[in-house]
Amino acid sequence: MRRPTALARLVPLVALAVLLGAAPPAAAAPGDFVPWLQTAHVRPGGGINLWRAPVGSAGLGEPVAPALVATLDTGGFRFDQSRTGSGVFAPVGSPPTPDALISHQQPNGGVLLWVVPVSTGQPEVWADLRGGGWSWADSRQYVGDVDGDRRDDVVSVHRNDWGLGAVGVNVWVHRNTGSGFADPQLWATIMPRDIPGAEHIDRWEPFVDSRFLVGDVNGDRRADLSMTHRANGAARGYGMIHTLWQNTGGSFANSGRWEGARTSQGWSFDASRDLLQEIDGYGRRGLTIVHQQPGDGVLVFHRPFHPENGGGWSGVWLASDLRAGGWSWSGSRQVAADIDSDGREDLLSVHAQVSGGELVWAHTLAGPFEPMGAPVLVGDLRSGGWDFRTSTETVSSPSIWH
Ligand SMILES: [Ca+2]
Ligand SMILES: [Ca+2]
Ligand SMILES: [Ca+2]
Repeated sequence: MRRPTALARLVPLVALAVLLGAAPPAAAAPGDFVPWLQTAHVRPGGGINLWRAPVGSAGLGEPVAPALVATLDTGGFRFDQSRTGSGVFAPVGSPPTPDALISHQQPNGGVLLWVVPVSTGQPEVWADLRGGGWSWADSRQYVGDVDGDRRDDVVSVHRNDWGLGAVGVNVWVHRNTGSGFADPQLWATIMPRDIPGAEHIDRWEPFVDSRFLVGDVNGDRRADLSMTHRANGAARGYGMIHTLWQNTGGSFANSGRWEGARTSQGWSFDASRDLLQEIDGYGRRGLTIVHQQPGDGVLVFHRPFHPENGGGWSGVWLASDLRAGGWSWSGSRQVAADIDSDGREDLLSVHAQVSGGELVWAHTLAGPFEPMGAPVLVGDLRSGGWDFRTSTETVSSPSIWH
């Protein structure tokens, strides 16, 4: 990883003064969902600390100040053998506060899915996937409400080796019963030939050559599956291809629409990452692409949902130009959260600092198809032991509570 550039010099003194002297977060109005930034951070012995901070409860005037909600260093929890997510799994209160999901590798290579309810801070086993061929290394778990019951479910994408070099994925849904996850249901079996526009991927290694995202894209309150694929040289000059697999109520299905990003325009699978971001206020999420630029700066693009011809992704537009000002693609991560409570998700950037620790920046979205505003500092985590390389961030999906 490249060393991040000196972003600290950008911090306006006025902003810092406001930040450090700001009042505690105000209470949310009833029914208003407050997004929470959840951070998993490695403990000295290899365990996990879970931290949470409300973001967006009263706009941009408050600092992001994480509070410790759970320490997981017994029971075999290890940061490097776990992946964390956040979602509303066991709703308590109105609006509910998101809980944590931990996908935890087991000694036999299988998986336990733990939920850490925010109400107790105590991990509970919600699915035991130590049998049945489940592999932590060969699967990834994603959070979304697939059935619109306002309780988040889990979607697992699992590598599926058919032999003779034919590799695909199975997509499983773990429905939330209120106190656990039901037995997984197979919602899609995807082979390279099933990926529109990417038929020429010779040997598809799912989590190396594809990225997956889960969230409601078409606005029907049921989570869909988005895939970004590396396109090799044979795939007609595209650096990557974006496909959408919409939730039919019992499966994820592709309409045949796909969008490509051409290498001639500088697009690269390895030099980009993506996330889903609700920008229109109507529960439809677009694909936000965070793209590395020469010198390690950043351009942020948005690819909205296109409802016609069965639905899919549409063309990209530039949402933010962060090529100057010390921004580092390799030294930052982005998550989507409505931080100014206008119903549209904005971006939060967690940015590593040369002198250690992190700063948290907000990029607000004034409206759909409008560029994001200049980044505003909303959190100073340069002290207290924060480390960009040994932490991860997630934000739960808030639109189900609108
Ligand atoms: Ca659900
Ligand atoms: Ca949907
Ligand atoms: Ca917003």
